[in-house]
Amino acid sequence: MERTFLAVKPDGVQRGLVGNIIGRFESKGFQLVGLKLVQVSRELAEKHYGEHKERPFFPGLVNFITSAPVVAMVWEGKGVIASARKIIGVTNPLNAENGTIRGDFGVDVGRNIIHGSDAPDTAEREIALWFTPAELCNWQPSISTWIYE
Ligand code: IDP
Repeated sequence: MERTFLAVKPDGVQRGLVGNIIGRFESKGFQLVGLKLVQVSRELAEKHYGEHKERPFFPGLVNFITSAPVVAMVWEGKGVIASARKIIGVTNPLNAENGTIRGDFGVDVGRNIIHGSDAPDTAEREIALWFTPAELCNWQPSISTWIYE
């Protein structure tokens, strides 16, 4: 089973979208294995977005992600990394399809509601950056046989 790291960003938390967003991944059939509300430090923000540190939007991105709490999550399931990216929508909310999280709730690229790992190696890196192994629950949902054949 694959795991991915998702985070409702400060705009999603401030706008009261956490329940709606979690509900989309739950009702798809994915399994929550880690969840916490985090006031992100600058150090964590700079590590998480390290690949963008030379980009002009980097300082604003770090200021934004540290400006209010973030809901950090790990989700598990078959194909969850790519599927979550589809549920989230493309980076610029104005280009994101209706029915995706960014398409339904966002306007500006710097306020795009949610982060999702983009590949297996980044998922592994981000899960290890945000969660200790003890914070992740290995549990067996009783509905598994109604989701997987
Ligand atoms: P992703 O979140 O869809 O994977 P990335 O290209 O990895 O997109 O960018 C990371 C985050 O950086 C975006 O989600 C967005 O919050 C921010 N970002 C990307 N491009 C811009 C920009 O041109 N202006 C402001 N913020 C940006």
